[in-house]
Amino acid sequence: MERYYQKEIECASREELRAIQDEKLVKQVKHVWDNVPYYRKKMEEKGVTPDDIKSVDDLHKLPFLTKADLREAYPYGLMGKPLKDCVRIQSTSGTTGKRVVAFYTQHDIDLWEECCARAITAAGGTEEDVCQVSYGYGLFTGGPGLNGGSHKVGCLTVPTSSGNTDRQIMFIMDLQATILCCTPSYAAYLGERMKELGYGPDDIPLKAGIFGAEAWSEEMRQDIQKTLGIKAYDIYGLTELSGPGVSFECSAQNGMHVNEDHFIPEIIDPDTGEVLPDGEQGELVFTAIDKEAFPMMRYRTRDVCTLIREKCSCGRTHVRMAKPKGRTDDMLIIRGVNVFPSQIETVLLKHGYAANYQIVVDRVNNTDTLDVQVEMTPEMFTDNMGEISARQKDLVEGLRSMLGIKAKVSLVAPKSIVRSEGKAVRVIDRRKI
Ligand code: DLL
Repeated sequence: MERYYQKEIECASREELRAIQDEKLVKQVKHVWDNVPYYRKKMEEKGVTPDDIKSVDDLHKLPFLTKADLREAYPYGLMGKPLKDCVRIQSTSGTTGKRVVAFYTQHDIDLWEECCARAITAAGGTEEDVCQVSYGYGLFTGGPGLNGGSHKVGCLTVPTSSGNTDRQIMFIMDLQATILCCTPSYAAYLGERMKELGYGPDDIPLKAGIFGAEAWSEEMRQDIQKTLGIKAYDIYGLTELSGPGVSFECSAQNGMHVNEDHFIPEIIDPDTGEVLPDGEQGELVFTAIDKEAFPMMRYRTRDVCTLIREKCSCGRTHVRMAKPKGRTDDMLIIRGVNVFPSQIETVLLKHGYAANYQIVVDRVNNTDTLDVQVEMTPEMFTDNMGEISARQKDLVEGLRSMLGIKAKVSLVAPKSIVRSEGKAVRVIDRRKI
């Protein structure tokens, strides 16, 4: 039986939903015009005033916000409320430049936690569940977001945060945790470690996992589900928009429902900024229509994805987004060919490897090189060079047919690639270093 946290809104008719969006958008544009001089200036430069925005049909008239704007306006330049009304900040890790600092009023926190509660409920969570939150707590939004959602659902919340893997496993087993929230790469690592400790899927009390914060393939989902004996649900979000829960998967496990009563998605051509027709792949853009303190208008996420408008079997009416393929800034251009790390992951897992790999890109004699280093699983580990070279050849072929270019494949010993407790670092691009 499908469960909903807020059935009325999650299953509202498209007409009802549209009326809510129209009303909230018009109000939000006025709020931003009145309170965020940085964005008002952008609107003035584009010759748009709040009077031009009468419904969602007018959304395309508004200017975009980009990461560059966030950097320029750092830290207080995009706030929609005075500091005295704000109760929290969260922040990104800042690995690709200056940190993003997002602000929240209590209303914004409630809205965010409700979105996470919808995700937990869609994964089958109720007040009977023990929900272990192994996303990092602190400035990262993963821990605090799912923690808040878990409270709202009424689960017994186990706030382990990330790291200390054996202690995580002790809590899962001792407290009989039923729901696990962490990054997919950490879930894979927890599964690997549990197997080493002798736990099979039937010994593990978990029934569901809510995994996100990084791109992961369908093949990786199958692997995690098998090892942990669970159903693995995808969850998406970003700090700029609140954190996890902007969209989440339901029992159909086929795309993530965007919480459209709070966030309006668009897909644009990243080069021209034009809105693309339904079903086409492009850059995902979001407008948050009822956030107070950090009101993002047409924020360019750089995530590459498509929207799915077909009816979903779960009964929810909110549009779905496909698994993001990667980020426009993660996309590698190798000898002129666009390569997403997730495509490489798909090939590796299809060939029986686990998601323990690293992609090293370099430039030798003015030519790009792509070296895919992947761990052999303990079962396939051997020192028989003939066998290893046959496996390598097989992978080179698989990668060539997926990517259209030749890669070098290095098979390395089990456990030689560092495991991640949060977002995994898959790519080392020496051309940029
Ligand atoms: O990663 C929020 C989050 C926490 C989402 C926990 C899900 C679970 P940031 O650190 O700001 O926020 O990173 C946001 O991570 O633009 C995507 O590129 C990527 N991302 C997040 N979720 C997914 C996902 C959090 N399910 C950036 N699939 C986003 C693919 C994802 N990429």
